[in-house]
Amino acid sequence: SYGLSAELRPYINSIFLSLALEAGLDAAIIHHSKMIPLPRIPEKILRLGQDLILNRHHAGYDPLAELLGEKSALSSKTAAPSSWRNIPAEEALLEAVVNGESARIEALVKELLKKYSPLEIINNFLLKGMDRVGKLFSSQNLPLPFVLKSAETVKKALTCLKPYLPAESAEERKGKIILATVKGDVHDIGKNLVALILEANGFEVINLGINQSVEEIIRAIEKSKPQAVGLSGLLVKSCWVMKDYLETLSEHDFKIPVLCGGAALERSFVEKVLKPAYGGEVYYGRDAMAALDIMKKLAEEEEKSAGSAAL
Ligand code: B12
Repeated sequence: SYGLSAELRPYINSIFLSLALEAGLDAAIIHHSKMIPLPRIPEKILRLGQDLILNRHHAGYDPLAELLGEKSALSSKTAAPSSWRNIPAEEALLEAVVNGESARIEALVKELLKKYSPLEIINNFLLKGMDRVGKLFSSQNLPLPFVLKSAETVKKALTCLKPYLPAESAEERKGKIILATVKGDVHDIGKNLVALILEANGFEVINLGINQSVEEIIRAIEKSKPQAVGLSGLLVKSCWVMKDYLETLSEHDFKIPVLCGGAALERSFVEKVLKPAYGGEVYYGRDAMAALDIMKKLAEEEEKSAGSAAL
């Protein structure tokens, strides 16, 4: 693309990369900030770019000449991120997540809080946007650095929402849980969402973070004496790491209830593999609301047994 205008070059290079990937490219040295994910390339530019690279021209059709004619349209199209354009805040937040644009996230969240509850914003815009990102990533239409940008945008939105979720005082706390993403796994959006929902409902959360070893978790249990432990993992291999952790906890005679969650985990795996590996209770938490239901149930049981012990 050398020699083309600064507006056109990133488009041509990105289209070239996508065609190379399609043709079997395994690795490339690229500057990711200069790449544009395919779904963000206007349809006409995409078609012209592909025709130019694949040499599909004929008498009366010169994709290069047509592309050069699109130059000014391109600079105005890309000038403003989608969340800044004059579109409803609902659409802008969803697009901001998909496009990983965090600059105006706080203003958008505040705007939407006039109409929606924090939970509605999380479910209808943040999670929906992340779901779209997941699909684009899976179909190889969104490179990893862009997924990270979207993840950071969601994190920023969750931070903005936190003060708007009801907080309960320490005396009203219903119980304590330790949350951790298992070793070898860096995904934490879902775990942090679980933390947010539990905190908003009166539970104390000790969020250990990502990449946590079972030894670190054991140290935290001994120090903080929680009612439960929550393990998160999004990679298939993390499900097996959870099994190892449960076995280690059993070897150390722990009986503390363990909640397991994350997109790669299935209820049948929890029933067939995780439960038999542990001497205490193992619960499958499909999402943050399921985690809340389990914690409420554990709190109720604890209250009941405290009541009967007092009689
Ligand atoms: C964002 C993302 C990333 C970001 C993570 C940023 C961050 N800070 O979290 C980055 C870019 C870093 C990333 C990296 C990688 N990723 Co990734 N990533 C994703 C993506 C697109 C979205 C995940 C997400 O945040 N979802 C939104 C949240 C809200 O949902 P959730 O996590 O499932 O959480 C909900 C429930 O599961 C549950 N839950 C979660 N935790 C817990 C815990 C408890 C206790 C309970 C009860 C419930 C619970 O409640 C949550 C809220 O409702 C997924 C695709 C997908 N569809 O899942 C791929 C995905 C998980 N990634 C994948 C891969 C392959 C990778 C990489 C290996 C890529 C690479 N080549 O390097 C690396 C892994 C690095 C590592 N060692 O972990 C694969 C995993 C494949 C597999 N099955 O093993 C996926 C599925 C994409 C795919 N289809 O290929 N990724």
